[in-house]
Amino acid sequence: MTYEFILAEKPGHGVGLIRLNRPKALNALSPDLMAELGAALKAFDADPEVGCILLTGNERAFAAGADIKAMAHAGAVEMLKNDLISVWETIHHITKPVIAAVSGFCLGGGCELAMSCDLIVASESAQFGQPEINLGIIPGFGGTQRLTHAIGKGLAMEMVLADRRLSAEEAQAYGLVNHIFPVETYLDEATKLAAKIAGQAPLAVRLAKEAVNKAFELSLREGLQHERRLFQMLFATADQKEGMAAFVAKRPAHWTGQ
Ligand code: DAK
Repeated sequence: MTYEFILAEKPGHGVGLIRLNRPKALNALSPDLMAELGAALKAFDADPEVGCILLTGNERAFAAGADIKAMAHAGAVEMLKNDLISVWETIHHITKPVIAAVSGFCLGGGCELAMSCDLIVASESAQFGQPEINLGIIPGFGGTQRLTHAIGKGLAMEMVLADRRLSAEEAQAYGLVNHIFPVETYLDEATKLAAKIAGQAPLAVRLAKEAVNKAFELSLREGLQHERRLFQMLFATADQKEGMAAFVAKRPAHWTGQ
Protein backbone atom coordinates (compact mmCIF):
# COMPACT_ATOMS: atom_id res chain seq x y z
CA MET A 1 0.00 0.00 0.00
CA THR A 2 1.29 3.49 -0.79
CA TYR A 3 0.84 6.40 1.54
CA GLU A 4 1.20 10.17 1.13
CA PHE A 5 2.36 11.27 4.58
CA ILE A 6 4.25 8.23 5.83
CA LEU A 7 6.56 5.62 4.34
CA ALA A 8 6.15 1.97 5.24
CA GLU A 9 8.67 -0.72 4.40
CA LYS A 10 9.97 -4.08 5.52
CA PRO A 11 13.79 -3.83 5.75
CA GLY A 12 14.04 -7.53 6.68
CA HIS A 13 14.62 -9.56 9.85
CA GLY A 14 10.94 -9.28 10.78
CA VAL A 15 10.95 -5.49 11.14
CA GLY A 16 8.10 -3.28 9.92
CA LEU A 17 9.44 0.26 9.52
CA ILE A 18 7.13 3.29 9.46
CA ARG A 19 8.58 6.74 8.79
CA LEU A 20 6.55 9.87 9.44
CA ASN A 21 7.09 11.86 6.27
CA ARG A 22 6.05 15.52 6.37
CA PRO A 23 9.58 16.92 6.68
CA LYS A 24 8.66 20.51 5.76
CA ALA A 25 6.18 20.62 8.66
CA LEU A 26 8.55 18.82 11.06
CA ASN A 27 6.27 15.78 10.77
CA ALA A 28 3.33 17.60 12.34
CA LEU A 29 0.68 14.97 12.99
CA SER A 30 -2.19 16.00 10.74
CA PRO A 31 -5.44 14.00 10.73
CA ASP A 32 -4.52 12.50 7.34
CA LEU A 33 -1.08 11.46 8.57
CA MET A 34 -2.61 9.90 11.68
CA ALA A 35 -5.15 7.99 9.58
CA GLU A 36 -2.32 6.60 7.44
CA LEU A 37 -0.26 5.77 10.52
CA GLY A 38 -3.21 3.88 12.00
CA ALA A 39 -3.66 1.91 8.78
CA ALA A 40 0.06 1.07 8.55
CA LEU A 41 0.23 -0.02 12.19
CA LYS A 42 -2.77 -2.30 11.71
CA ALA A 43 -1.33 -3.74 8.47
CA PHE A 44 2.01 -4.60 10.14
CA ASP A 45 0.21 -5.99 13.19
CA ALA A 46 -1.63 -8.40 10.89
CA ASP A 47 1.44 -9.25 8.78
CA PRO A 48 2.99 -12.60 9.76
CA GLU A 49 6.35 -11.49 8.31
CA VAL A 50 6.56 -8.66 10.85
CA GLY A 51 7.50 -9.35 14.46
CA CYS A 52 8.32 -5.84 15.65
CA ILE A 53 7.33 -2.38 14.40
CA LEU A 54 9.72 0.55 14.30
CA LEU A 55 8.27 4.07 14.17
CA THR A 56 10.51 6.97 13.26
CA GLY A 57 10.64 10.42 11.72
CA ASN A 58 13.80 11.98 10.36
CA GLU A 59 16.99 13.36 11.92
CA ARG A 60 15.49 16.83 12.51
CA ALA A 61 12.13 15.79 13.90
CA PHE A 62 10.36 12.71 15.14
CA ALA A 63 7.27 14.94 15.24
CA ALA A 64 6.78 18.53 16.43
CA GLY A 65 3.28 17.74 17.66
CA ALA A 66 -0.23 17.56 16.34
CA ASP A 67 -0.80 19.83 13.35
CA ILE A 68 -1.54 23.21 14.91
CA LYS A 69 -2.69 24.68 11.61
CA ALA A 70 -5.23 21.86 11.16
CA MET A 71 -6.81 22.40 14.60
CA ALA A 72 -6.41 26.17 15.06
CA HIS A 73 -10.03 26.93 14.16
CA ALA A 74 -11.65 23.78 15.53
CA GLY A 75 -14.38 24.05 18.15
CA ALA A 76 -14.90 21.71 21.08
CA VAL A 77 -17.93 20.10 19.42
CA GLU A 78 -15.94 19.47 16.24
CA MET A 79 -13.04 17.97 18.23
CA LEU A 80 -15.55 15.68 19.93
CA LYS A 81 -17.52 14.76 16.82
CA ASN A 82 -14.58 14.12 14.53
CA ASP A 83 -13.56 11.24 16.75
CA LEU A 84 -9.89 12.07 16.26
CA ILE A 85 -9.06 10.20 19.43
CA SER A 86 -9.88 6.74 18.08
CA VAL A 87 -7.38 7.13 15.22
CA TRP A 88 -4.69 8.18 17.69
CA GLU A 89 -5.63 5.28 19.96
CA THR A 90 -4.93 2.69 17.26
CA ILE A 91 -1.40 2.42 18.62
CA HIS A 92 -2.75 1.21 21.97
CA HIS A 93 -4.39 -1.77 20.28
CA ILE A 94 -1.33 -2.99 18.42
CA THR A 95 -0.32 -6.41 19.77
CA LYS A 96 3.26 -6.42 18.45
CA PRO A 97 5.97 -4.36 20.12
CA VAL A 98 6.41 -0.86 18.70
CA ILE A 99 9.77 0.91 19.10
CA ALA A 100 10.03 4.68 18.62
CA ALA A 101 13.33 5.79 17.08
CA VAL A 102 13.45 9.47 17.98
CA SER A 103 15.73 12.20 16.70
CA GLY A 104 15.32 15.97 16.95
CA PHE A 105 12.02 17.51 17.98
CA CYS A 106 9.70 15.17 19.86
CA LEU A 107 7.08 17.59 21.11
CA GLY A 108 3.44 17.65 22.16
CA GLY A 109 1.53 14.92 20.36
CA GLY A 110 4.90 13.70 19.01
CA CYS A 111 6.14 13.08 22.53
CA GLU A 112 2.83 11.45 23.42
CA LEU A 113 3.04 9.22 20.36
CA ALA A 114 6.60 8.18 21.28
CA MET A 115 5.48 7.46 24.85
CA SER A 116 2.67 5.28 23.48
CA CYS A 117 5.33 3.06 21.93
CA ASP A 118 6.83 0.24 23.99
CA LEU A 119 10.44 1.44 23.96
CA ILE A 120 12.22 4.60 22.87
CA VAL A 121 15.62 4.68 21.19
CA ALA A 122 16.90 8.25 20.83
CA SER A 123 19.57 10.07 18.92
CA GLU A 124 21.81 12.51 20.78
CA SER A 125 19.82 15.40 19.30
CA ALA A 126 16.42 14.23 20.57
CA GLN A 127 14.46 16.82 22.52
CA PHE A 128 11.31 15.85 24.45
CA GLY A 129 8.67 18.35 25.48
CA GLN A 130 4.98 19.06 26.08
CA PRO A 131 4.72 22.71 24.95
CA GLU A 132 0.92 22.76 24.59
CA ILE A 133 0.63 25.32 27.38
CA ASN A 134 2.15 27.90 24.98
CA LEU A 135 -0.92 27.39 22.77
CA GLY A 136 -3.46 27.76 25.55
CA ILE A 137 -4.20 24.04 25.76
CA ILE A 138 -2.92 21.01 27.66
CA PRO A 139 -1.69 17.64 26.37
CA GLY A 140 -4.56 15.58 24.94
CA PHE A 141 -3.07 12.16 24.34
CA GLY A 142 -1.57 11.05 27.62
CA GLY A 143 1.05 13.75 28.20
CA THR A 144 -0.18 14.43 31.71
CA GLN A 145 -0.56 10.71 32.48
CA ARG A 146 2.13 8.61 30.78
CA LEU A 147 4.77 11.28 31.35
CA THR A 148 3.93 11.46 35.05
CA HIS A 149 4.11 7.66 35.36
CA ALA A 150 7.44 7.67 33.55
CA ILE A 151 9.32 10.58 35.11
CA GLY A 152 7.41 11.53 38.27
CA LYS A 153 5.14 14.40 39.23
CA GLY A 154 7.54 17.29 39.76
CA LEU A 155 9.30 17.09 36.43
CA ALA A 156 6.10 16.25 34.53
CA MET A 157 4.47 19.32 36.08
CA GLU A 158 7.37 21.50 34.97
CA MET A 159 7.24 20.13 31.43
CA VAL A 160 3.47 20.58 31.17
CA LEU A 161 3.24 23.93 32.98
CA ALA A 162 6.47 25.64 31.96
CA ASP A 163 7.48 23.93 28.70
CA ARG A 164 10.59 22.42 30.26
CA ARG A 165 12.29 20.36 27.53
CA LEU A 166 14.32 17.21 28.18
CA SER A 167 17.51 16.43 26.30
CA ALA A 168 18.10 12.83 25.25
CA GLU A 169 20.47 12.39 28.19
CA GLU A 170 17.94 13.74 30.68
CA ALA A 171 15.18 11.61 29.18
CA GLN A 172 17.36 8.54 29.59
CA ALA A 173 18.28 9.47 33.15
CA TYR A 174 14.57 9.78 34.02
CA GLY A 175 13.69 6.44 32.41
CA LEU A 176 11.83 7.73 29.36
CA VAL A 177 14.45 6.58 26.86
CA ASN A 178 16.12 3.15 26.66
CA HIS A 179 19.20 3.99 24.60
CA ILE A 180 20.96 7.01 23.08
CA PHE A 181 23.10 6.76 19.95
CA PRO A 182 24.71 9.29 17.60
CA VAL A 183 22.40 10.77 14.97
CA GLU A 184 24.24 8.80 12.27
CA THR A 185 23.51 5.40 13.85
CA TYR A 186 20.38 5.64 16.02
CA LEU A 187 18.08 4.21 13.37
CA ASP A 188 20.41 1.29 12.60
CA GLU A 189 20.69 0.54 16.31
CA ALA A 190 16.92 0.76 16.77
CA THR A 191 16.49 -1.56 13.76
CA LYS A 192 18.87 -4.07 15.36
CA LEU A 193 16.86 -4.00 18.56
CA ALA A 194 13.61 -4.43 16.60
CA ALA A 195 15.14 -7.38 14.71
CA LYS A 196 16.22 -8.97 17.97
CA ILE A 197 12.67 -8.75 19.35
CA ALA A 198 11.22 -9.95 16.03
CA GLY A 199 13.45 -13.03 16.30
CA GLN A 200 11.81 -14.20 19.55
CA ALA A 201 8.79 -16.51 19.88
CA PRO A 202 5.87 -14.39 18.58
CA LEU A 203 3.22 -15.49 21.07
CA ALA A 204 5.57 -15.03 24.03
CA VAL A 205 6.46 -11.55 22.73
CA ARG A 206 2.81 -10.65 22.38
CA LEU A 207 1.87 -11.82 25.87
CA ALA A 208 4.99 -10.27 27.41
CA LYS A 209 3.99 -6.89 25.98
CA GLU A 210 0.45 -7.34 27.25
CA ALA A 211 1.65 -8.33 30.73
CA VAL A 212 4.04 -5.39 31.12
CA ASN A 213 1.38 -2.93 29.94
CA LYS A 214 -1.07 -4.32 32.51
CA ALA A 215 1.32 -3.13 35.22
CA PHE A 216 0.07 0.41 34.46
CA GLU A 217 -3.60 -0.50 34.68
CA LEU A 218 -4.06 -3.13 37.38
CA SER A 219 -3.29 -3.38 41.07
CA LEU A 220 -0.20 -5.46 41.89
CA ARG A 221 -2.37 -8.37 42.99
CA GLU A 222 -4.46 -8.31 39.79
CA GLY A 223 -1.36 -7.82 37.66
CA LEU A 224 0.37 -10.83 39.20
CA GLN A 225 -2.72 -12.96 38.61
CA HIS A 226 -2.93 -11.80 35.01
CA GLU A 227 0.76 -12.54 34.47
CA ARG A 228 0.36 -16.04 35.92
CA ARG A 229 -2.51 -16.86 33.53
CA LEU A 230 -0.53 -15.68 30.52
CA PHE A 231 2.52 -17.62 31.71
CA GLN A 232 0.45 -20.80 32.07
CA MET A 233 -1.19 -20.25 28.69
CA LEU A 234 2.19 -20.25 26.95
CA PHE A 235 2.66 -23.89 28.02
CA ALA A 236 -0.06 -24.69 25.46
CA THR A 237 2.10 -23.39 22.61
CA ALA A 238 4.36 -25.34 20.27
CA ASP A 239 6.97 -22.62 20.71
CA GLN A 240 7.27 -23.32 24.45
CA LYS A 241 7.96 -27.01 23.64
CA GLU A 242 10.40 -25.98 20.92
CA GLY A 243 12.20 -23.39 23.05
CA MET A 244 12.78 -25.77 25.92
CA ALA A 245 13.67 -28.73 23.67
CA ALA A 246 16.17 -26.51 21.85
CA PHE A 247 17.75 -25.46 25.15
CA VAL A 248 18.11 -29.08 26.26
CA ALA A 249 19.53 -30.14 22.86
CA LYS A 250 21.90 -27.14 22.84
CA ARG A 251 20.62 -25.91 19.45
CA PRO A 252 18.91 -22.71 18.29
CA ALA A 253 15.11 -22.68 18.56
CA HIS A 254 13.00 -22.49 15.41
CA TRP A 255 9.82 -20.61 16.22
CA THR A 256 6.60 -21.29 14.35
CA GLY A 257 4.37 -18.83 16.19
CA GLN A 258 2.07 -21.71 17.15
N1 DAK B 1 1.93 22.00 13.54
C1 DAK B 1 1.95 22.53 12.31
N2 DAK B 1 3.08 23.01 11.72
C2 DAK B 1 4.22 22.93 12.41
C3 DAK B 1 4.28 22.40 13.72
C4 DAK B 1 3.05 21.90 14.28
N3 DAK B 1 3.00 21.32 15.49
N4 DAK B 1 5.55 22.49 14.14
C5 DAK B 1 6.26 23.04 13.16
N5 DAK B 1 5.47 23.31 12.10
C6 DAK B 1 5.85 23.92 10.84
C7 DAK B 1 6.09 25.41 10.97
O1 DAK B 1 4.86 26.10 10.92
C8 DAK B 1 6.97 25.67 9.77
O2 DAK B 1 6.15 25.69 8.62
P1 DAK B 1 6.28 26.91 7.54
O3 DAK B 1 6.10 28.16 8.31
O4 DAK B 1 7.68 26.73 7.00
O5 DAK B 1 5.21 26.62 6.55
C9 DAK B 1 7.82 24.42 9.69
O6 DAK B 1 7.10 23.40 10.41
C10 DAK B 1 9.19 24.56 10.33
O7 DAK B 1 8.99 25.03 11.64
P2 DAK B 1 9.76 26.32 12.22
O8 DAK B 1 10.05 27.30 11.15
O9 DAK B 1 8.97 26.80 13.38
O10 DAK B 1 11.12 25.66 12.69
P3 DAK B 1 12.06 26.08 13.92
O11 DAK B 1 13.28 25.23 13.79
O12 DAK B 1 12.22 27.57 13.95
O13 DAK B 1 11.24 25.69 15.23
C11 DAK B 1 9.94 24.20 16.61
C12 DAK B 1 11.00 24.35 15.47
C13 DAK B 1 9.61 22.72 16.75
C14 DAK B 1 10.56 24.70 17.94
C15 DAK B 1 8.69 25.05 16.28
O14 DAK B 1 8.26 24.70 14.98
C16 DAK B 1 7.56 24.80 17.20
O15 DAK B 1 7.52 25.31 18.32
N6 DAK B 1 6.56 24.01 16.75
C17 DAK B 1 5.34 23.78 17.53
C18 DAK B 1 5.60 22.81 18.68
C19 DAK B 1 4.35 22.61 19.48
O16 DAK B 1 3.76 23.55 20.04
N7 DAK B 1 3.86 21.36 19.53
C20 DAK B 1 2.63 21.04 20.26
C21 DAK B 1 1.44 21.14 19.30
S1 DAK B 1 -0.12 20.82 20.10
C22 DAK B 1 -5.12 15.00 20.10
C23 DAK B 1 -3.94 14.41 20.45
C24 DAK B 1 -2.81 15.16 20.62
C25 DAK B 1 -2.84 16.50 20.43
C26 DAK B 1 -3.99 17.10 20.08
C27 DAK B 1 -5.14 16.35 19.91
N8 DAK B 1 -6.27 14.23 19.97
C28 DAK B 1 -6.18 12.77 20.19
C29 DAK B 1 -7.48 14.74 19.43
C30 DAK B 1 -1.58 17.23 20.56
C31 DAK B 1 -1.48 18.55 20.46
C32 DAK B 1 -0.18 19.13 20.14
O17 DAK B 1 0.77 18.45 19.87
